[in-house]
Amino acid sequence: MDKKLISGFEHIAYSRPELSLEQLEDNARAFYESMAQRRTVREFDTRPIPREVIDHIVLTAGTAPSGAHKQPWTFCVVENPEIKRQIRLAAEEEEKISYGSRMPDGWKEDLKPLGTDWRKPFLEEAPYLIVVFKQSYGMKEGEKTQHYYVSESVGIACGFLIAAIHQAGLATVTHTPSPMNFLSEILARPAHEKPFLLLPVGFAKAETFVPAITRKPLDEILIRY
Ligand code: IYR
Repeated sequence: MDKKLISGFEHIAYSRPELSLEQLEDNARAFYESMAQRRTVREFDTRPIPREVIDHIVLTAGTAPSGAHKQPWTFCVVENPEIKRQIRLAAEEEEKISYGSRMPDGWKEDLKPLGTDWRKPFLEEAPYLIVVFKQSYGMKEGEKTQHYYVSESVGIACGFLIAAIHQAGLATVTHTPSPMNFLSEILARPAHEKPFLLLPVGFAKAETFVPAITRKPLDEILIRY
């Protein structure tokens, strides 16, 4: 039997292929080793990428768990150069103010090793921008519907999205211009959607250099009980 009713709702049998413990170890290690190659990249090749690649990356993000399975996310994929330009100009306007006066010196000091500044050419160079919106509530037939754990759910979906971008062989940077309401205006999103994250997606430019920084070792991030 692969279907049954539980509390009146249809359920389907769940199964995964049965793997040996060695296979589990191999899988876990191989996925870690692949993810450990991921780096934040701020320089992109302008080479085009098939839409189907981005579609599958977004489909992967959409497999994330969410509060009460409300899937409170919208992924706007921008490839139109005019719209990318508008987004770049608006982001740089905010970033100029942020770097100039909004960010305290300590914050700017912390960012120095990453070499960031107000200029965001990657917003035009990358073939795609994925703008993630969180839906504070849903809209069904003109009525508001409740969403739960919205930021957590969308944050998890963004994790899946970033992993999928990397796994496909592409690169991204998690860009969060602040404030980012301009994204709602440029993309004409409805009031129940709030901008959450902006990700340029493309091939990393040939001869890209990234900061020589390392990740915390296991004994700093894992506590056993
Ligand atoms: N949003 C700015 C500043 C910035 C902030 C953090 I925290 C970073 O990790 C990186 C940058 C920018 O995108 O430049």
